[in-house]
Amino acid sequence: MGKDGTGAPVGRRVVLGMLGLGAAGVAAGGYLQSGLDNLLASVTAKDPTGLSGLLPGGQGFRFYSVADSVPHRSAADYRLTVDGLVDRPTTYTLERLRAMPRTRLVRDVQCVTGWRVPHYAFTGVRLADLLAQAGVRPEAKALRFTCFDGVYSESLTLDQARRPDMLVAYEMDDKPVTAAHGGPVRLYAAPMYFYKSAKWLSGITLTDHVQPGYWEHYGYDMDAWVGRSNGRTDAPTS
Ligand SMILES: Nc1nc2c(c(=O)[nH]1)N[C@H]1C(S)=C(S)[C@@H](COP(=O)(O)O)O[C@H]1N2
Ligand SMILES: [Mo]
Repeated sequence: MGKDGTGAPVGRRVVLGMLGLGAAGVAAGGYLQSGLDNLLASVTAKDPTGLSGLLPGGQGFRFYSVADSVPHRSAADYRLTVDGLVDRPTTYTLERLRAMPRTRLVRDVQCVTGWRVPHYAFTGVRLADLLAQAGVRPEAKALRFTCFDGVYSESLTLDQARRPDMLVAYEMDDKPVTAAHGGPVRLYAAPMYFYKSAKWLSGITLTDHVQPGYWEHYGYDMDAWVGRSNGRTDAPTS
């Protein structure tokens, strides 16, 4: 770290300046969007924990991706599959998710590395509702989440997933979830550290035991309760 807080290998000011350009390009689409993606990828490939990737206008969010690019799926092409130990495997479009009862939660976002975004809104469908529609079989004990980045994964126990504060989210801050934040649809596990909130969510598979997710292979706790896991004592919001 330099004395002005810049991190190697790319100075923070340069990164932020370029991110600003790229952010303008998100609306225009096309070339500038891919410029932003390449930049975010080059930053995070060296730093998958996201410490150098502060998102433009992101209210303190840091950009995280263990993949080497930002995956894109349009709202029209998006699909979420619920399968595994269920009676009715189902594939959802974004339109169908949006037609289901919606839940809006405002909590503090807390990353296990210490940064926090206070009082932030996520909106989506309760995982519990998707599970009820799929018809969970008695032998199912856990959920495995997969992502269309092709790399990340996460897990929850069935009991955790049925809590009313576990969402499949399509809005952050009352706007569609951006590609950088994992849109069109990401998980939002409100009472847990943010690594549980898998971005670019594409699959939910019911399993008979908990399968560790990406970061859990590197030692993060599977039960990721804020303030009660990973050796941390942050005050949780509720
Ligand atoms: N697919 C995917 N989801 C992910 C991650 C990731 O690298 N890939 N990182 C996790 C971590 S550690 C955090 S803190 C949050 C960051 O979300 P943000 O990029 O919207 O700030 O996403 C989580 N979900
Ligand atoms: Mo994180």
